[in-house]
Amino acid sequence: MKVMMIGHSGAGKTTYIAAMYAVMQSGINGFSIKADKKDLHEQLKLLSDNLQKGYYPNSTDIHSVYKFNLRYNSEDVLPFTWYDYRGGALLQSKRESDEVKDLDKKIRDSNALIVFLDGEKIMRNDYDVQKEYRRTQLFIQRAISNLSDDSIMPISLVITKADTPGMDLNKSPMIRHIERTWEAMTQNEKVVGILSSTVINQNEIVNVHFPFLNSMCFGLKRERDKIEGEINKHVTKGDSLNESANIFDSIWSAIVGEESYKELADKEYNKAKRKIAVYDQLIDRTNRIIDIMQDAVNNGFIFIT
Ligand SMILES: Nc1nc2c(ncn2[C@@H]2O[C@H](COP(=O)(O)OP(=O)(O)OP(=O)(O)O)[C@@H](O)[C@H]2O)c(=O)[nH]1
Ligand SMILES: [Mg+2]
Repeated sequence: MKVMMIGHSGAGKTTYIAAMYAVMQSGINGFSIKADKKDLHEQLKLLSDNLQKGYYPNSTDIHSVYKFNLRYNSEDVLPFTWYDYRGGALLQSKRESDEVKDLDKKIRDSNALIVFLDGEKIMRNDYDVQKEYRRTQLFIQRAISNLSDDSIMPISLVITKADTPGMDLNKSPMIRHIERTWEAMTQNEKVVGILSSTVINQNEIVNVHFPFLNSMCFGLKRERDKIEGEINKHVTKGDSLNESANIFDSIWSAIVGEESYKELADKEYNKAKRKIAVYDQLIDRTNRIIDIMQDAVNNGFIFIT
């Protein structure tokens, strides 16, 4: 499972991951995350401790890749990789930069997108801000049009810095850009979108777990589909081994000391059974996340497509 954060320089991506790590370390309704290496844990812990002291992270100069495990009640549920891209790359053109080509490829390869819009700029109406918003819109549209027929893409649109004084989405000159992006997401059945706004400062961290959980929900669904395929294979194999089983098979296998067709078939069924238990757990975890998201919609914390 690969999650990709995109957004212009200063939009708040690295701040987001530091805050998200802090929130998910404490956990939300039994869900938490674990960094795959101690170094990563220490790096993110430092960033999130600094946030609580009022210090924000430095601007990202090269992209960072983080590896985590989603956990439920302290059990690993889903491994995932998280890309934090240098926002500056978004404004470069493909012709002049290999980095943009790499960014495009990473977006195509990722299973979930979290798109950051700088809330501090939302009330401004200058050319640079418009350009940034149009660029972001373009990246989203490109990601949507590259989706294959059978793939679903969670896209979480995040308006950052909702603690900026005077910020009001309804009065924002950027509203039509945001609406256009939202419409493109809503019109495409393959996109499962959410819109939320976040606050990350010394005193509070608000709404950061929703984009994360929206992404994880689809990671769990993908995992579930994969396991379903494996279960079907074990059952089909078990059935075909069973067809070869007869009374002579068991006598013969006892004589030569090999496993009979029936025993081999049972092995396959047992493998299927163990995977069904995992499958059921995945459904349970997915439903729990859906409940959290539904509550958030009901409480007006997020919008969904
Ligand atoms: N008030 C407020 N400021 C924020 C918030 N989130 C981020 N910031 C500010 O935005 C700045 C940039 O945030 P970053 O997380 O570094 O932005 P980025 O998207 O990672 O930028 P690049 O690494 O350059 O791509 C921070 O240094 C903070 O000053 C927020 O929720 N509230
Ligand atoms: Mg950064």
